[in-house]
Amino acid sequence: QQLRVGVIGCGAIGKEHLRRLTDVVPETIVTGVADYFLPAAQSAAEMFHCTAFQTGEDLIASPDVDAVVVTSADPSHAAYVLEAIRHKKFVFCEKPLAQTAEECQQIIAAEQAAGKKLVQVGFMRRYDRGYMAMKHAISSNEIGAPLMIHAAHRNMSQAPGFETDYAVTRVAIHEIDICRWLLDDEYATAQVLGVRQSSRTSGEWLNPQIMMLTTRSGQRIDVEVQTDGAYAYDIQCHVVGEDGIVSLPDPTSVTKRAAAAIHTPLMTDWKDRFIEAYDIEFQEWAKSLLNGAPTGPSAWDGYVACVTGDALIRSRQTGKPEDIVLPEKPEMYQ
Ligand code: ISE
Repeated sequence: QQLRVGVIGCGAIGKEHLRRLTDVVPETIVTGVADYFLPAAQSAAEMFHCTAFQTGEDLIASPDVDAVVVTSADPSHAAYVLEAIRHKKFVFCEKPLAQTAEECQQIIAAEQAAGKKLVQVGFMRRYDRGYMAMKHAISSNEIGAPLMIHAAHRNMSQAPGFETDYAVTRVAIHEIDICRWLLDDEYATAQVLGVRQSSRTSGEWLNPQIMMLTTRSGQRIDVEVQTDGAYAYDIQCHVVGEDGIVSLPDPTSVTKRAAAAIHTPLMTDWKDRFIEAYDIEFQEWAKSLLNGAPTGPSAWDGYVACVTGDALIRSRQTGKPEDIVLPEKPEMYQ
């Protein structure tokens, strides 16, 4: 049995997922694409032998589409997710789920009114073998009670038009999700610390930024976020427990011994760094839908990420730690 998938948004990550859904995931077949820029949809439709729809709404309404993947520009995510829910169709949405916490709440309300879990959010790190092994070590008490996390998210470059807030909404959003998943706790406060600025930044935004989070049980998380000019695309995560530490492994690569030195290359592009995680994410997504409902990161997780991101952005403006207040988690997401 195959799931017929339509993809809205044929940019960089959209094309990656089209290839993945076509070549890597046996449970899916791509039946349609749409893009705000119609020629992009037409060329993707030719490449992946499927229908180019005039609009995302047409794609969602099509009887040939069982499940929708949203990889369009960030500000368009929420409306497509709501439209898919209206049609009672499964929808996978790349992060962020929405631009505001309020939009996320509308999605949560719509999903509950539909009476069925339909939404999954693209927090692919939860499917990375390194993070999965860390989570296993923590939950099986191999390092004792976790006390803090030191993390770093370093990028070499950004697309033109990058802004200071995107360091939260597009970049640190991955740490926001993965740290609460690793610690199995919710956040209490968020703060952004100022730091000497890098001359390697290619625009006017603040870089680097240090983001601090605390959890309800008092753990502290510090995330160094370099959005531009770093030496590589490098993701670090160390969870410090009472009895030991677990660290995210670096991706494997050959080591070269030459000229009296050992050389190990690092990655430069985020699409390659988590390539296997993306593959597993979509394999699991397809299998779960064929079994009746998505099991991955939910609309609630997308909502918490937005609330936390908002608090970080507020803190940058107030210069103080900001509280993170969440309503009670609805039954559907327990
Ligand atoms: C990009 O938008 C992503 O989603 C990547 O996962 C992230 O690491 C990168 O910094 C972002 O630019």
